[in-house]
Amino acid sequence: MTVGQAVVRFLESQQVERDGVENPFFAGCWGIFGHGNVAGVGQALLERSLSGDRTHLRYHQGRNEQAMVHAAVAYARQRDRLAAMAVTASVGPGATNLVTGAALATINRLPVLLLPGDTFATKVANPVLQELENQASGDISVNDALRPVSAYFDRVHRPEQLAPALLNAMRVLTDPAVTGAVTLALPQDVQAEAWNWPDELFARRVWHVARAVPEPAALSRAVAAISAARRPLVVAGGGVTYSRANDALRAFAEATGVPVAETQAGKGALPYDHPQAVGAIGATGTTAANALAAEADLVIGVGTRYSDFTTASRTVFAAGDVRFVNLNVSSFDSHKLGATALVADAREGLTALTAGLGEWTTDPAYSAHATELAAQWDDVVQRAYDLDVRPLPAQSAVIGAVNELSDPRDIVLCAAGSMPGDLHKLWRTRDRKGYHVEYGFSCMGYEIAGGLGAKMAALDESDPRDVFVMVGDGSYLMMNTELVTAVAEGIKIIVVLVQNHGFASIGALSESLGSQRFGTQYRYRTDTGIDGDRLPVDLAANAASLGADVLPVSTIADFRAAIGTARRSTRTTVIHVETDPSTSAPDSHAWWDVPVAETSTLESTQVARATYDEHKSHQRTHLAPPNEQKESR
Ligand SMILES: Cc1ncc(C[n+]2csc(CCOP(=O)(O)OP(=O)(O)O)c2C)c(N)n1
Ligand SMILES: [Mg+2]
Repeated sequence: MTVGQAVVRFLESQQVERDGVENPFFAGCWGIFGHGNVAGVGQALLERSLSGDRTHLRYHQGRNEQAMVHAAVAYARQRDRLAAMAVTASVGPGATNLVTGAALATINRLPVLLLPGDTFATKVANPVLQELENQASGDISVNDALRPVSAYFDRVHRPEQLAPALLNAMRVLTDPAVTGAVTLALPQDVQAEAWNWPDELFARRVWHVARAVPEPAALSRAVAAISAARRPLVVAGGGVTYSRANDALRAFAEATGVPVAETQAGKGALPYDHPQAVGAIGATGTTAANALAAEADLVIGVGTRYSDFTTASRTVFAAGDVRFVNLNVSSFDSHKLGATALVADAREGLTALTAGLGEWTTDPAYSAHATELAAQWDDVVQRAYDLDVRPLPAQSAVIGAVNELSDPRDIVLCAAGSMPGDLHKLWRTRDRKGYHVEYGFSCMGYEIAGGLGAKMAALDESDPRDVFVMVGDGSYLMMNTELVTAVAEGIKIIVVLVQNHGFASIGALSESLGSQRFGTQYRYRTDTGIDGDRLPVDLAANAASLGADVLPVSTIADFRAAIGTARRSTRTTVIHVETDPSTSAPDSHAWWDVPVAETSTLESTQVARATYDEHKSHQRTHLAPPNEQKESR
């Protein structure tokens, strides 16, 4: 077999197991071919697809390498990282197009295997087409740009190097503490080179996804810290979902009375109407979660990276004596904010904490207060859903319609713009996998490709749930290419394309920072700037031209009817809705640190800087060591 054939055969043999359930790890391989992979990995995929072997690695044709990574990453997220996809790209631009997707995967701790072609190992005819010549180094190619964004990187110069590279790739992809993009750069000549491989390399191999149990001493420190707390608050992150720790979290919350707030990746950890669910936390949080965070003396982070949106740039945990207990599968995350670190799988850790805390509960009045705050926020949500702005609807009414008219198990998916923050605050999550907002990288262009990947995951689990992709006009213009792929594959997604003629999110941010919405609207250029009339773009016609069914609407009544039509259809449907960009979602009473010019001739900037300095003065360092109380009970 060639190196390309060996790679494909190896990927087909890899299985993953957790909780006694085994399944193939690789659900398919995305690819766009060029001279860097057509005769290597491409030939191998062809040979396997013609082999008649039903277990062959299935090839999917994408339209853009970055988008293929988005689809693969969304797939892995929806499958709780227990299944993933590979992506093969050609040499040069095909490979560099992977970089943004790789960063997205690694930041979100989601597995994807990248197989970019690389320039000739032998270098006999270099420079080859698309080769970067570095005048100071002979062993650099554009693929080195993938190193800082990969959780693991190797370049296979010789067939003998392939086996350890593949085994290390699997080790990293299936390790929840370190997973992300794994890149194996494959020089184009090496891909086609044959070798006598040991048969054992292709034997069926099961990778066991660990459920690390907490170290007893660390567990007792965490139990002591929690039982000494008077106003504890759980912050549930993506780790809760990936570990399938939802029931364990619910049991912990119900046994102890501790309220539970959620990050973007953790949203859905508890259903929105659970008495102890206080919803989103941080810069795009609910007033309930943020009020509790402001007074919390102990924050119990479960499976969270504590991004600046979660901590409101380190202002949301405002109590002078606040301390942290971090339950995380990764030591790196567990030690953040000076926490008492509890390195463990979320489900195992929560179960151990519930047992360790025994009869301990928070003051019932505190739990009741949290429930009351959450109920107040839910009233705010209902008003935002019912907001009747005319002639064009408010975005919150669009969100409300999708929430009310979708099946509780359907998936809402989003990544960038004003929509992720609004969804974080307003979406009523009813299913633990029903909310899929990529907010680690918040990458414009994730949406449509990600929706396709999420739907493929649902289909592979024989689960007919619909995927509602929420995408702004800016994101749509940046990457709508995988609509074609959805049509080609016969995979149905529902795309809600929100047309507000530019970057509403950055416009509002810009204005709040004294930058007067500069460069955030899509307008004609005039003598004074890009401030003319609206452009005559017709994104509905664009979507139709790519093969989707399109339903253009401009009122909420028509929008609701369109959702019904889209749900009943078997085809990919784009609902094009014009919204009013001037109405924004209810306020979180939280801050996000985006620096304002320290000096400026513009009054708007000077005023914004004064506000910035005021907020900045409340920023915490969270460097205090844990209070380790020996006799806390
Ligand atoms: C690839 C990428 N480039 C730039 C940004 C910064 N950014 C965040 S939101 C946004 C505007 C998004 O516009 P649109 O999709 O129309 O959503 P809206 O803000 O109008 O809701 C920009 C430019 C980003 N997140 N991703
Ligand atoms: Mg927009």
